[in-house]
Amino acid sequence: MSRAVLSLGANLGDRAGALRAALTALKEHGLVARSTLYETPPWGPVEQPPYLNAVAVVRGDRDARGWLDLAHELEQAAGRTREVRWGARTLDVDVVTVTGDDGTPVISDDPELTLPHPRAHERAFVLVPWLTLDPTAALPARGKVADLVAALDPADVAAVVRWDHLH
Ligand code: A4P
Ligand code: MG
Repeated sequence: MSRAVLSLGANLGDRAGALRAALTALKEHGLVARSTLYETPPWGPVEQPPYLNAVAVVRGDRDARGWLDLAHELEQAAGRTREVRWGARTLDVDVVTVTGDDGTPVISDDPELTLPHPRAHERAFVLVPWLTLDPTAALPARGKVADLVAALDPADVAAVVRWDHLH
């Protein structure tokens, strides 16, 4: 058994529908907790529309590769096609971190599955929803999520806006 933190993002088409369908599908795969949806400005070099993002915690009988396979299945179910790296997408599911039941985090620099996710520690759209789910969360080798959020530009944190209650 292992526990994984997944980051979900969508910025094309029915963004909320894609995220909600993926979160519903995760109930069949050991969903432990999920954040609400947040609207976030696009991060990275590609100009593109705003994202909706969410974070989910799952626990089940999969290893790290098994969680990546599930992430790809969810993306495919949302009709994702891979075009521009970092570009717009109907659904992106990234594996942020995987922890064994004994508490040992999986550390990997394999380009096919790098763990913890190499950019999670600097992304408000991952850290802010995750912190609301688990105030004690920590990112292996990076530290407590609360401290990582505190170290971000406050404008980036403020730009991660709860979306559900507005719609
Ligand atoms: N890969 C390696 N490690 C991982 C991991 N921990 N989780 C590999 C998931 N995948 C991992 O991913 C490219 C390759 O990364 C895969 O083959 C996988 O084996 P991809 O999903 O095909 O392409 P991508 O999503 O364009 O690349 P990547 O690196 O996942 O992009 P990012 O870093 O996820 O950026 N702005 C906001 N506000 N919200 C977002 O959600 N997302 C992105 C995507 C950019 N800007 C964003 C958001
Ligand atoms: Mg991805």
